[in-house]
Amino acid sequence: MNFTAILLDISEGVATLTLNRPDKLNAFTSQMHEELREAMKRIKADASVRALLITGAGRGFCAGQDLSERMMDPGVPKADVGDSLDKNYNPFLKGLRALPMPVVCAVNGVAAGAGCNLALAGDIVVAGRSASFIQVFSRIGLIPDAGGTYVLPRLVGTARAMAAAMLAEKVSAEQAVEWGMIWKCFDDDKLAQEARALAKQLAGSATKAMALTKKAIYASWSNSFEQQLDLERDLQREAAASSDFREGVAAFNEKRPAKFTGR
Ligand code: LHQ
Repeated sequence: MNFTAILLDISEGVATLTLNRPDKLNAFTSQMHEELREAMKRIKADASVRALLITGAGRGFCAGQDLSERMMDPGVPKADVGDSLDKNYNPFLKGLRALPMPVVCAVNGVAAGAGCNLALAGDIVVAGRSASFIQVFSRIGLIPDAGGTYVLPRLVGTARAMAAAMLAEKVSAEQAVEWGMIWKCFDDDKLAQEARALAKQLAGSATKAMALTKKAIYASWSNSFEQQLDLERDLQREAAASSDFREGVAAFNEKRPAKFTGR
């Protein structure tokens, strides 16, 4: 499959997935979802990939579902947005969560609707200073989907999540950092370079431990303290069985930088 609605570049251990419909602020179409499915397959099958970076082409990150698609026309009988969530959005988001490597989202402009919640699905989210986040759904009579009602209250608390969802106000990148919704923001002209450097740093790290870290932190959202301690024990056993752990300790003792392989 040739990609047109997205771009996929794999180099230096980093897969960069760029949403590529800049004239429509990279709104999701069925075609884009098909390409995303194929891209995720390639990323998972390529052992050289140790970090995923997601960004958008042009001035936007992603404006959510393309509202000109037939499914979004309330006048079309049997148009079922639930089917698209089942077939397109939900498997993609579950795939990102389960991906055994760090996922960095570099939000280069407006992130709205499902585009906002895709941005927040990154394990580490960075943004350009002029980027913004809008839970735009209420403006068109929908509820936040693509994980928004799960992730948002956990990141920023119920008060902010509820108001963001009901009022659909634009949250600036700086406000998002202040709220703890994202990690950092950078001047717009530095974002691509900073995000790439971050993804490269992660790709060169002990990526098996990163995968286990992400598993543990997300599991904590629904675990008791006691369950979480047990999970940490199990995952730490796995991490400690890795060659990266041996290398990390050896490098420390030999006072040299560690060479991690992700194994
Ligand atoms: C667009 C879009 C767009 C098409 C900008 N579609 N063309 C998923 C489905 C399945 C289940 C249901 O739920 C969902 C989840 C969702 O994501 S629902 C939410 C869908 N998204 C929206 O409602 C956002 C609509 N867009 C906007 O409100 C604005 O475009 C924002 C606030 C994102 C940006 O505003 P501006 O910076 O002023 O840009 P613009 O509005 O001028 O947009 C630029 C172009 O992109 C324009 O096209 P044109 O040909 O006139 O230049 C827009 O029509 C197009 N565009 N979003 N979602």
